[in-house]
Amino acid sequence: MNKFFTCLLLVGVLLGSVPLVATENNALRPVQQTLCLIKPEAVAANRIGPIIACIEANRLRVVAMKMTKLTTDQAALFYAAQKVTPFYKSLVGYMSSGPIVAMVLEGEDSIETYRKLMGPTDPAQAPRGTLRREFGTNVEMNAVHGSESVENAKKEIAFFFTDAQIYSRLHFTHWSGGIFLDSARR
Ligand code: IDP
Ligand code: MG
Repeated sequence: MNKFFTCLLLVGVLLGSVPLVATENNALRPVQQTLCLIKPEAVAANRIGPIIACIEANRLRVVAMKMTKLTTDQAALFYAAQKVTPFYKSLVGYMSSGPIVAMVLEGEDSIETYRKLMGPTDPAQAPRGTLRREFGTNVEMNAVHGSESVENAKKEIAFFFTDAQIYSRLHFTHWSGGIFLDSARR
């Protein structure tokens, strides 16, 4: 099965639809985009800057960004997967309670990289240095949101941004040993 996915990845690379970058140990990792939200209580606490600083320090690039305020209908739609949970109504109320910052983050394995940086859902369970530990208040008001999979990221990005509003910063400036090097890495 692994061989199958390796072949699929190689076909994607050859067709130019999957950009790859080389890491320090020469492993190839896909460049992805993911959705990040700075949630209402973190915006209200004036933590936008420190959160973005952590994101940038972790080799993720902001390629789209806006401040917005969700209506209850929009919050209900965005969190439709949580409809069956006992906290859905409260979550929708919270997420529509004030302005949020929506961003598209780009980078190597950005979905996993950013999920790790966020930490687990409950800030009390999150390791030191994660965004939820440092900026979250409780399991609901946990400062930040991040997409969970490639498919989920595509849907969530399209919820907030059109393609024309996303400024990918993958500048393939040189070709080295059959691998495109991302200029942001140099
Ligand atoms: P995630 O944000 O870590 O992916 P999900 O399970 O997708 O976690 O839940 C979405 C959001 O719902 C969480 O970020 C949090 O704001 C809220 N939430 C999750 N679990 C609870 C809970 O047990 N009580 C209250 N709110 C919760
Ligand atoms: Mg989730």
